[in-house]
Amino acid sequence: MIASVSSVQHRVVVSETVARALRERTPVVALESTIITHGLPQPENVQAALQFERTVAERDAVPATIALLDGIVHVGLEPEQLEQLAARETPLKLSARDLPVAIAQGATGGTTVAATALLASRAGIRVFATGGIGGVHRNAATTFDESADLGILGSCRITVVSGGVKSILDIGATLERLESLSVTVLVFGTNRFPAFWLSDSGYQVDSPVTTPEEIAQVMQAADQLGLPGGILVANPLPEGTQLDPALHDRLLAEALDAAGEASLRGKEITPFLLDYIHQHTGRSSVAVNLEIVRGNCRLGADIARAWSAVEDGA
Ligand code: PSU
Ligand code: MN
Repeated sequence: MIASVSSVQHRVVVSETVARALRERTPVVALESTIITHGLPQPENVQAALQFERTVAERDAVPATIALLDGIVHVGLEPEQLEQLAARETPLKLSARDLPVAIAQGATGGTTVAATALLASRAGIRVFATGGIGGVHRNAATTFDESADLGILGSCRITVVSGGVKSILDIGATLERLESLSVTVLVFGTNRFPAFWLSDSGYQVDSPVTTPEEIAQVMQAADQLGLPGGILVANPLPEGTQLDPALHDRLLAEALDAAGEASLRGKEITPFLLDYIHQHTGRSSVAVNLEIVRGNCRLGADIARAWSAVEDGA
């Protein structure tokens, strides 16, 4: 049951549920799919993907998982489509710049934060929940490796809820680039910017926010200013649920060494680091990872509801 609602109709399919919610301006939360294809190990990934959707739905918002299937952009997947994507042996990892060629060639793949934010905002979705966004890699001064997630966040009007930025990246440099790109950065409930598995990265931001309604007001103010880019909402884990910091530090150092030895390039690097850490924590990092995304789905749904209320009043 699908309906096309795009100017490139044969290339973008918005599911009926998502299309109706957008028409009626009821809450919608976009979800990415690289986390399914490359961020989490099989077979946890498919259960996780279904669970993220349920978590959004339980908070009275419509989940819209976005992916490319056989050259068609799907905004809102049926459970069977999610299962097929999660079970694929060698799915593609599609960032924004990969979409044109993947569409032209009829390919299938998971969409990164960059690609998902682009597609969601083009479809009219304002809130997007993920795990952690990409950012500036630690050796970027020589490799120029900076995720396209940052540039897209600087140019698409979308509010992305994430657990901050993983410590596999240079968090300080990532925050600097977000400033250069005029991305508004908010932290929920504190001014300490989180580091995904860890509740506190050691970096502080200017703007803690404490309610979803406040975030919706920030979105409205950004719209009124015509700010070209988006808003990053970092949602820290409660300290009691974070990964053991000593284990984290040891594995991170090992993962970075292993990546150096493997001489990886480009888009392989992030999945390699994540996989290394998942493999070497006896999967406790996977459990923490899932908890982070579920928390972001809940907050994303709450923001989407607050945003619908603002739109109704507008
Ligand atoms: N960071 C994470 N988990 C992830 C990713 C990043 O903590 O799953 C995925 C997201 O889809 C993100 C992408 O958009 O990796 C970034 O990849 P790169 O660093 O190659 O831009
Ligand atoms: Mn990169």
